[in-house]
Amino acid sequence: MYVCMKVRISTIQVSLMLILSMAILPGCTEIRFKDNNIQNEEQYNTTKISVASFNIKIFGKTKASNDTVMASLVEIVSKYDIIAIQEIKDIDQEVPYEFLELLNNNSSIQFEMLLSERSGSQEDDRSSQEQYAILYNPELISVMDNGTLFNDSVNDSFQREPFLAHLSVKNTTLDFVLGVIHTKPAAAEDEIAALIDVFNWSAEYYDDEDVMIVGDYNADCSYFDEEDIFELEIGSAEFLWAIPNEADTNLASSNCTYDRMVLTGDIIDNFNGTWGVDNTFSEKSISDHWPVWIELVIRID
Ligand SMILES: [Ca+2]
Ligand SMILES: [Ca+2]
Ligand SMILES: [Ca+2]
Ligand SMILES: [Ca+2]
Repeated sequence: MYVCMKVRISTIQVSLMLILSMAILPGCTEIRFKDNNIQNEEQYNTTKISVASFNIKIFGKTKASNDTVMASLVEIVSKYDIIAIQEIKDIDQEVPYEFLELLNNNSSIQFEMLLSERSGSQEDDRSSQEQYAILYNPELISVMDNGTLFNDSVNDSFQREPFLAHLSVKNTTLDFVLGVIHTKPAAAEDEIAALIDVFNWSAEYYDDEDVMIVGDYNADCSYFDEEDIFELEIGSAEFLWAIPNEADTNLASSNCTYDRMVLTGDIIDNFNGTWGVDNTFSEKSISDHWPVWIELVIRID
């Protein structure tokens, strides 16, 4: 008699381990998680949540008046338990509420929303202000803090200051800070480097080492050399870039990994190695980016 191999999922070696374990243990399809590498009988139930990031290009009144596009957006967004949205551009700040209503009228899940103020605090940022939204399934997710824009008044590190909220996964001990950023393409190198300040500030302010910052980093192609990630502080071993360099996140024929999800803290161990790019649509009227997503697996209390 054998038991399913217990695998602590935290590195990219996971896929190989999974393949090996399945080859060695035929018929063993259930993977359980444990706190350490000592094999024992203790097993427990887990819950799995999906977290996504989506730059919805120029999400404003024009897009909101297009029923076909809105229906597609509802279909895409409703797939995820948490989704962080960038590029909401409505000076009257009505579009995100209209979208939430449409989403909930067409989904079995009643999503809730955290909405930022219009980012872009300093005078030179004002020309491209956007709001961020975090939509989440309240059956699975609790909000510990409704969120705030990162205060970059000293260095003006960002054209659109990241939005940060504190969330927890219900019936588990996992709480974490979720940040969302849309970098200025021409300043992507500097803004990505400056995210270390946001990670550090978040961990301290929320007293939580588990921080994930997702969004349109513009972290590839002409804006950023992804081969240099390891030279960044957020490219060190304490951080996990869950969307790897080979991912193609833009609809254009170029292969660019603009959209990223970067984790630090013990939440890295909750990432089960499963990530994706939702490239199920090809209409640029929806966006020029595809959503990116990851799965987290969390022990139930
Ligand atoms: Ca700024
Ligand atoms: Ca935590
Ligand atoms: Ca790439
Ligand atoms: Ca592409």
